[in-house]
Amino acid sequence: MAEHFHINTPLLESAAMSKRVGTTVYLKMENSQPSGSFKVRGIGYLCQQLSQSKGFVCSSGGNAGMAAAYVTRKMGVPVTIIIPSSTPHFVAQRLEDQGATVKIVGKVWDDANAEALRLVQTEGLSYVAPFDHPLIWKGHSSVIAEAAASLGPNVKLGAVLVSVGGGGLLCGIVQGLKDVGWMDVPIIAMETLGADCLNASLKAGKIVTLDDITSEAKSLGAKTVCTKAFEYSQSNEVTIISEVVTDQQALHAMETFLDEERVLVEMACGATLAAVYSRVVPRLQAEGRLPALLGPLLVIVCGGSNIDAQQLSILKHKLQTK
Ligand code: PLV
Repeated sequence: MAEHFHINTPLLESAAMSKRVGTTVYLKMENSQPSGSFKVRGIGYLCQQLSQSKGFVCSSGGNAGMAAAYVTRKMGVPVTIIIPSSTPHFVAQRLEDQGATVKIVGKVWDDANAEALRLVQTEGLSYVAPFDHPLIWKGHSSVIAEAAASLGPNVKLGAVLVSVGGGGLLCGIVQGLKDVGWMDVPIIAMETLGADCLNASLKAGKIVTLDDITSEAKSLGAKTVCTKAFEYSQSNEVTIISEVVTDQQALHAMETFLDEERVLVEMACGATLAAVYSRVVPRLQAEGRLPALLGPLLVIVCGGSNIDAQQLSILKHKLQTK
């Protein structure tokens, strides 16, 4: 079996984004992973450790499923992916093309997850969690080790920018920063309004569950953030700045990224990019929450397969008329 399933992704310097924020911006191009997003890091690592007697089941907004489908195909193990109806239809086809069995259950990821957990009980399948598992976080942490190796010993980051759905990527980033001795590097944790379970929990001072996912960034659409991500965000161990952008800002960021960097990503990733394009970073500097003289930014371009030219125009239409 392969040592791991993810690839060492390019770290690109963006002149256009650097100009916008006044510090060097490095893009960690997770969109170029074989499954289309960073998810293959954690899911690949988790699947390698799980017992696989009767096959796997994974609940997903789409991208964890794409990673699970890719990894299990390489392992030669059957997998069932449960996605909600809010995941674009073409994603089901993409999953089937990877050899997965697909079931569409419920409206949002939490509904699909309930069905996955039911199949664990009734069919004896092994559960592949999309974000809430220590092995997922360990797998995701490799993104920071790689970036640190590419940057070399003389570069010290000013901040890491990352999207938060259920918080698995965030936990992986914290772990990765720990591993390379960069715990003093702040993390800017980005969500969209209507999929902002971390931000809502931090405001409430306890973990809360959103009533519904009203954002179009469905891959960020876990109603409840995982406990570990919440705990990190509240601890003094690491600085996590939680910020929320609108769907319109995330969409605008996707479009600008497409124009300037020639790469199409989905809304979930647009949330991170909006920290640059909607000037969240300069605002945080003006508020004194980030230093005025800021070191280079590491932007985790998480990627995502829930997008194509038609879906982009659907989103444009929906969000213009909202
Ligand atoms: N998406 C998960 C959870 O969905 C999934 O099943 O695909 N960026 C992209 C492109 C993603 O697909 C996700 C998660 C995230 C960011 C956020 O990662 P997380 O969940 O680890 O915080 C409901």
